Amino acid sequence: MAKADLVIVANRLPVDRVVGGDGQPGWRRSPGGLVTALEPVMRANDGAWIGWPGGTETGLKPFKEDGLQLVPVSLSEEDVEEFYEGFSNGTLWPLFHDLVAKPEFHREWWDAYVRVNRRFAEKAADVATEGATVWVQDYQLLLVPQMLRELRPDLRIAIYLHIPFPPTELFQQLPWRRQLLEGMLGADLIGFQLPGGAANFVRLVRQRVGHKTHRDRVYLPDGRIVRAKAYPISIDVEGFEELARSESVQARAKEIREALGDPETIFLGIDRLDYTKGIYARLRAFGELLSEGDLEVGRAMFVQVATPSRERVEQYRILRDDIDRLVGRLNGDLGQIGRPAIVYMHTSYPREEMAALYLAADVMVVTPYRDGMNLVAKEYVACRFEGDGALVLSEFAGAAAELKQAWLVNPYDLNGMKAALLEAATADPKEIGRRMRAMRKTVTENDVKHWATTFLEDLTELGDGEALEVETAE
Ligand code: GDG
Repeated sequence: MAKADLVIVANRLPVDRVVGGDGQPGWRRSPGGLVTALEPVMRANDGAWIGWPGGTETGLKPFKEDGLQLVPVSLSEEDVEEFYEGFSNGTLWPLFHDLVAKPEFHREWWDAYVRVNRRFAEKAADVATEGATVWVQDYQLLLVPQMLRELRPDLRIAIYLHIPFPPTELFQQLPWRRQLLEGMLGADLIGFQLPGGAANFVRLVRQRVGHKTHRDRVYLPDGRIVRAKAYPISIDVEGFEELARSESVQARAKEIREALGDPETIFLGIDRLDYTKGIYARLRAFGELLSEGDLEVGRAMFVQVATPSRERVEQYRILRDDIDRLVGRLNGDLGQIGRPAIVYMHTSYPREEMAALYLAADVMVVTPYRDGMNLVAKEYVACRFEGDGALVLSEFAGAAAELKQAWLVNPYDLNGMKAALLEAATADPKEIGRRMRAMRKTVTENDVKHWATTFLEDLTELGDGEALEVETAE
């Protein structure tokens, strides 16, 4: 296996297993924002990407796909249940999202988390060249930095948390709180979406582990200094705008509006079907606006795309049923022939269709109870190259810190949300344009390339400078 100077370690590989026309299994790129961001630096540094390919296939060898070196880590059925669905998505996910759902604490899940994290760390230790840079991603792999440092003290190690880092009061519930903090402290640089998350982390380390801290620095007894800083993630702005400007996407956007019966106002929600995203509350708010006569069926319509997600986890099944029932009830009570109140799709679409939906919408509604960033909000802004379109955005999405000109709402406040939906739908086009142009400026100046380069530049500048320079590709 070829070794690499830059190693990305993420829960998932950026490919999905597919069966080709000839019946042979192959791979298809799953074009997430993270791959787009990291691809140029990966290519410039002979990068490798370590991750789970999905499924429970074993014996997969490292392979090259479209010039990227991909290194699969296998998970057994038990690992998937206990590490992925269990500790990652049944314990950490709800705990880190302000207990929107109740986290479960099971010792077997923790054991699996340790076991699988070790597998990822060992793989990274195999793949990295002497002095290489290893960048670990997200909440599924919080123990990897420390495990890897023990195996390979020569490496420069970083971790980035894509979800919020919770307030100390919540984090302290975790029976394994100290181990997780120490796991993360194996990194030289720990990246968070927002300064608040970084501050929560530093405070906890001081209180719980007893290390000295100063601002964004943690001083370890062995003399090492760890930095905890915010790097708000973004999207491939140019890519989305280009897509939105293409004739086919514009034609498709028109077609979507026509197919919906050319309503005056199309509200749009696009989310993974997740209880953190506030889908239920926003549909209820819309339903009340219709039933109270503030909006009219046919003239206003809500299009909600909910991408299937974590379908074997109990809380996700319950949510799906709840939303099915609400949509059914609202359409049953309020819809008319050919004019439903809500058009609901439980499916995922190609990027082109997403861009067409963004263009077809008048009001984008993003109302999570808690969200690390929320890329959908930024994608909507990137697609609105004509400077129109309104955004209703939860204060509790990381994106609210940058997209200040959105109609900001508290998703727990149903009346407040109703008022904001109505205001955004009836706002003066000048006002909408003023807000959108300001948001477009922010998003354009802070795209995902900027995110990846600043993170990697900071990482290279840290410490003694002996580690290999990471070239940031143009
Ligand atoms: C986590 C954090 C943070 C969705 N449906 C389809 C589709 N998507 C794409 C969207 C967007 C992405 O998935 C979702 O990103 P979000 O940021 O909205 O949310 P999470 O999945 O929860 O992501 C979040 C993010 O990590 C990055 O750090 O912002 O806070 O929770 O890009 O466009 N893409 C396609 N078809 C779909 O049906 N092609």
